[in-house]
Amino acid sequence: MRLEAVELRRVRLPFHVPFRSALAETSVREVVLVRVVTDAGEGWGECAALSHPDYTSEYVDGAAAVLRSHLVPLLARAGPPSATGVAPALAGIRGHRMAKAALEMAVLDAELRAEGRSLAARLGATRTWVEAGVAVGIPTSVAELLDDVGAALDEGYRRVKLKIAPGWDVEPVRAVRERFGDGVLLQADANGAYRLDDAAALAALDPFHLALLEQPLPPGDLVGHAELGRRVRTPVCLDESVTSADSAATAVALGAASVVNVKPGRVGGYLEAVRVHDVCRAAGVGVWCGGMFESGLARSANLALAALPGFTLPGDVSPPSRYLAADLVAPPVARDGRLAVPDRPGIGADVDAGALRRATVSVERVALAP
Ligand code: NPG
Repeated sequence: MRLEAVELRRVRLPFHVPFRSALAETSVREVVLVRVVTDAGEGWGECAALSHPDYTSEYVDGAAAVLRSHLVPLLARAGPPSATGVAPALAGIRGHRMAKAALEMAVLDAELRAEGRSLAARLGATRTWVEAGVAVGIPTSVAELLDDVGAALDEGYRRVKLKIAPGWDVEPVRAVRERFGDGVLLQADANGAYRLDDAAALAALDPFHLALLEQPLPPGDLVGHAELGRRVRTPVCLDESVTSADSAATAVALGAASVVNVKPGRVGGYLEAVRVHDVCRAAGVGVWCGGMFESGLARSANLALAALPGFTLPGDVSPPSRYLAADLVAPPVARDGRLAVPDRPGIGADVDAGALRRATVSVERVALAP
């Protein structure tokens, strides 16, 4: 395969309800898309980075900059591209995993389309459908939370992830458990908002038998997570802490994780995500597929990953129509909280030209030579 051109495209997709992160409230999901053009056809990648660098250090402007100035020229210099060759070609650049993942995804899409092979087959998926859960943000009241959870359950989802933070933990979790009973698979996500000193507050969640407590402590605190795991009964799950298969292996060896959330962007791509899965599976650590409010393009690809055998818990893979008012592809559809795994050649979805045009803010062709 010969690389002929790489295009970076900025798109904006409106959220139904503004997304509030630690830094800002955003009403639009800004996304950087990568399109690679090769002599064997084209491929699309989606960068998971959001507008602000608060989930990790990556953000859309930064991702576009590093793709334009460093990643694309480095890949172009490395010779004919192949999906397995992208990560080694870019290894000299530290970090920027979401940007690297987007470029790898585009090459993978082109390669799979040329081979007539699906991402599910390429990654080793063993199921044709996956179970999805939904995530519920921190609302302004417990009553609003109960409405949000009730609406998700009415749609057929059986797993709900509640966001928690110091001061918003035991009360909302208790309220949801009491209202909806033990049949709901409940989990809590703290995005690193607690410290080990808060272990007693987190142990107070034990009576509500959550399926897992996600990323309670800051990403770098693996030793703290291992200690916390000895002080609470709820299984500790890592998200932000796991950035590669190596970091997953370290976390597992330290006893810092009983469960791991796998997000392809966070770990540098779908191929590394499979390696994280493999490390965890070999150690008996369950994994599930996380979500980052992706468009249907990446969300379709995530379904293939979520269909691997070690993905034993429902993922944040509900259709983008739950949170976005517009999409770039024909949307994946959920029935009773389950979604079919795409089996078409490529990463699983075709970009709709009209939808793409409506969402596009800017397009640039990247110079392949410096
Ligand atoms: O994509 O369905 C979804 C939302 C899942 O809440 C969700 N993800 O911390 O895991 C998380 C959170 C997130 C959202 C993280 C956006 C990063 C960006």
